[in-house]
Amino acid sequence: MIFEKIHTVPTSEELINKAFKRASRTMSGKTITGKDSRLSANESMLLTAANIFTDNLANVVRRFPSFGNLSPFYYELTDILVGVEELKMALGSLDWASRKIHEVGREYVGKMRKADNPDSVRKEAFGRIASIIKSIDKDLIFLNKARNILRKLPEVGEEPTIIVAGYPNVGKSSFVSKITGASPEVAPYPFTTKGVTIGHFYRDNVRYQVMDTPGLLDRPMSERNDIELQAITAINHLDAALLLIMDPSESCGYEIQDQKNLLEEIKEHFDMPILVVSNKADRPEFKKLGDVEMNISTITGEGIEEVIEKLIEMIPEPKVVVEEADTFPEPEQDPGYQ
Ligand SMILES: Nc1nc2c(ncn2[C@@H]2O[C@H](COP(=O)(O)OP(=O)(O)OP(=O)(O)O)[C@@H](O)[C@H]2O)c(=O)[nH]1
Ligand SMILES: [Mg+2]
Repeated sequence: MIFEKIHTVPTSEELINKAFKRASRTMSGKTITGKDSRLSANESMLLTAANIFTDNLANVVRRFPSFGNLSPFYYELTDILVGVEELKMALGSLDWASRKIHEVGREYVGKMRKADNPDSVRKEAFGRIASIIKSIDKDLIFLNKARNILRKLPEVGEEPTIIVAGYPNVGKSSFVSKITGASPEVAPYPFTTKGVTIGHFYRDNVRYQVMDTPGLLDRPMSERNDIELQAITAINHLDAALLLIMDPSESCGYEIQDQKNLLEEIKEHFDMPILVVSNKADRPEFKKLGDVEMNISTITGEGIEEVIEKLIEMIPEPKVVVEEADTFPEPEQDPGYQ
């Protein structure tokens, strides 16, 4: 999965416990070695704690995807599900906290050297660091929620893609299995309860991706909520052609007129070439429809190869994606530490 490497994001309390526990172990003297041996126990404790915070925060930031490099499809999905601006703000706060803690560590090590009572200077430094960390608590919680949502997104590649649409039972899954060989894997997809099926096939050494999103592209648009409509927008970012499968035998349980209405709506919402085919050509009730280009049967295999060839011709050339570097906005003000 694309967001798999984002680990659980710790809470501020977990971070504080971890850092201060590690720091107090330093106090026992065991970890003071080598170049650090010139440091006093107090200095060493403070620097150890500060390093643990900055390392942990930097790791969280690094493991989130770089939004500039994210494909437009994932960018859009991330925006729908958690909000790209909100993510950038939260990561920006972590970045800020990390730098601030580093500064506090250095500043107070300086103070300790001059202080009569270095213990109390260390305590003051720990207090400041703890309040910096507490001030980003909501950011850490938000990032952990975002992580839990994003890691469930299916692996959708950037290869040329065929999107399969059509009313339930028209034969979408049968078509996908037929052209991708073995039964393709169903991955969870936050927009439909039935998940998404992503299969692959090769032609002339090119890998193609076939995507079936049951529950998303199989009913009138008016029945969709905003999030589902946005998920459709995200699909528009793929280099894809859409295959709309009709079942003129009506054995799927939906009338031809309803199926034609769906086609009209799909044409309105999809910014990609669309191929309309009639499936179940083997059935006795099958009839040829006027505006349908090809007739197929996933059972006899009739027309399948021609449909694949036609779709491959229709898939547009990859869109050029310009990579941009990430910049994190600064929080508007120091979130209130003393
Ligand atoms: N006679 C005939 N039956 C077919 C054909 N293709 C699919 N079917 C049957 O139609 C039924 C539905 O097929 P599916 O492939 O599950 O349809 P679907 O569009 O994926 O359905 P949902 O996932 O519910 O949206 C199954 O019983 C299939 O065996 C065909 O070409 N001819
Ligand atoms: Mg299906």
